[in-house]
Amino acid sequence: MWYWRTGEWLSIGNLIIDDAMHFDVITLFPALIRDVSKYGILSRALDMGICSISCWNPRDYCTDRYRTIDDRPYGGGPGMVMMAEPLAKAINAARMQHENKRKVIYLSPQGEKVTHAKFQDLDETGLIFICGRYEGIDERLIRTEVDEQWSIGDYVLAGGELPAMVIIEAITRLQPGVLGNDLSASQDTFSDDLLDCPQFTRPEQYDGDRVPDVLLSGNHREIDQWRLKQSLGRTSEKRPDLLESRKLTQLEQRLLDEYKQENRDH
Ligand code: 9D3
Repeated sequence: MWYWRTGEWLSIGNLIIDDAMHFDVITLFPALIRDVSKYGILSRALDMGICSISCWNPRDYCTDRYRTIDDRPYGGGPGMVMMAEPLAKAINAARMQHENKRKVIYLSPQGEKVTHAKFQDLDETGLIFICGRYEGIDERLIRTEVDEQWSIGDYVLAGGELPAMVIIEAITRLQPGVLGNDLSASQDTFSDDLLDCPQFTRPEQYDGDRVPDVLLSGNHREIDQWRLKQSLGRTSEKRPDLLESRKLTQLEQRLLDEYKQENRDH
């Protein structure tokens, strides 16, 4: 379900479902948010009314005739800084839509790095995301309006819109009813701190490489064990850091030892 509150927006429906997850995005590029939402799981969740997104463009809250949203940084230096006032007005328009009960998150490289676990533990019915552009936003806006700052990782992007969509997609696919199969979300990598096992589909032989026999056996106990063993093995090879913070059961330890034995020469 889409709400184009400001600017060139287009509206489908005009009620906010009580138990839906609602995201408000403060952005100079609402079309970027809209277009990324047209695909896959996110698009389906929006259609089903399980989540909704509204965009608020600070450009629409300017008061000068040039609709200025940025200015040069005090103290000099390259680039521009987003001005506090248009942003504050856009944030408050979003806040008022939700009786001022929403957490305001500024997406920024200075933020806390988000994780799957954080999204699973999230206890909110919605969030307001501020997407910065240029060199960032006026620090005083952070002091007055922002509850938390989130980053999606240690690399430099051009703005907060893609991080917002990364986070919205990650949270949305955890909402009940979004994945046709409710098992999928609980079987995720990171929900049990293990990487995925290898996947195969037809044909049985591709480029001289055969699907492992166990997967063709129909023995589901053996298949589950094989998959768990592969997950443990791959995690220990590629992401040993994930295993350090996770206790292995006796079975898991045995499977991991077997994996290492079997893959010793590779
Ligand atoms: C760290 C570089 N900054 C000092 C020169 C300038 C700057 C670069 C890019 C300031 C902001 C940005 C835009 N980035 C985001 O808005 C952003 C982001 C990111 O770049 N990486 C990871 N997570 C995020 S969340 C928002």
